[in-house]
Amino acid sequence: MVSEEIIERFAQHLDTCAQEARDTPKITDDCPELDWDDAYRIQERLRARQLARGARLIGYKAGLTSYAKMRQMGVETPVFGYLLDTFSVPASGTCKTNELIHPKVEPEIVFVLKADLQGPGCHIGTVLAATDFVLPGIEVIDSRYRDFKFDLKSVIADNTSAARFVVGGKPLSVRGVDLRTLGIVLEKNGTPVAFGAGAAVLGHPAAAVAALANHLGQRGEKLPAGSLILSGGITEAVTVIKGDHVTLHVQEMGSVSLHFV
Ligand code: 0L1
Ligand code: MG
Repeated sequence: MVSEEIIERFAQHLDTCAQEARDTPKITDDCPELDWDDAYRIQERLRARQLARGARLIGYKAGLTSYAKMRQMGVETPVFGYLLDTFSVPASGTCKTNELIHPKVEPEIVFVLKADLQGPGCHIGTVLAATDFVLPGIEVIDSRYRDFKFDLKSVIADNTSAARFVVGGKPLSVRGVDLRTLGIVLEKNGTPVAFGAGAAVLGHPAAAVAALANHLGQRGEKLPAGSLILSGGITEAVTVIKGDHVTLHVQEMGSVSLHFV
């Protein structure tokens, strides 16, 4: 376990990199002894800095929850982060590339809760019972690490590359729908670039939300009613540049889009 001073120094460094859209080598190059708990402590300090500037915590995210993403990044464990109102882009809105380093997009199923979820012991059933509705979402990730080269501890400290997200389409009750077999198509500039189904995320997207609630439970936190939760990219992340239009179609849930300017 590293000192509070080191935790604060890394949180400040990652915060500055995000604010200035500037990349950095991964922080474990500087501090190889960093452990998992230290990484989440840095993430908490980063969140505290952003909240102190007036941002509002509106939800959470699970990352690296699909086998496609795990394979793409060469890892085997999901990671968890938080969502602020400042990350949110309106449906069909614009995302400014000059505020980002090297954005990529991920197609996700987004959960909105109607009841608190507190781990340990959460599972698919408890998540579905606590879910108000699900809807399509595009997460824009933007690792602060040079060329997206990181290890899991560094990426946890960097709030799991969270940068922007958009939700939209048609909210759907989870009653009577099988989230495992819902198909998705991600288009870039009108061309389909990634395809998948909900089961790509840990077998069932609600399993990712359960893992998140159990993770937060270990840290004395819960997922409060009203939280918005990104359950993780169903496919590999897709690189985007200025001028790109991205649209996600989700079976039975319509579409959501984003324009990079
Ligand atoms: O949301 C995600 O799956 C991203 C997790 C962090 C790893 C990455 O930057 O791809
Ligand atoms: Mg994601």
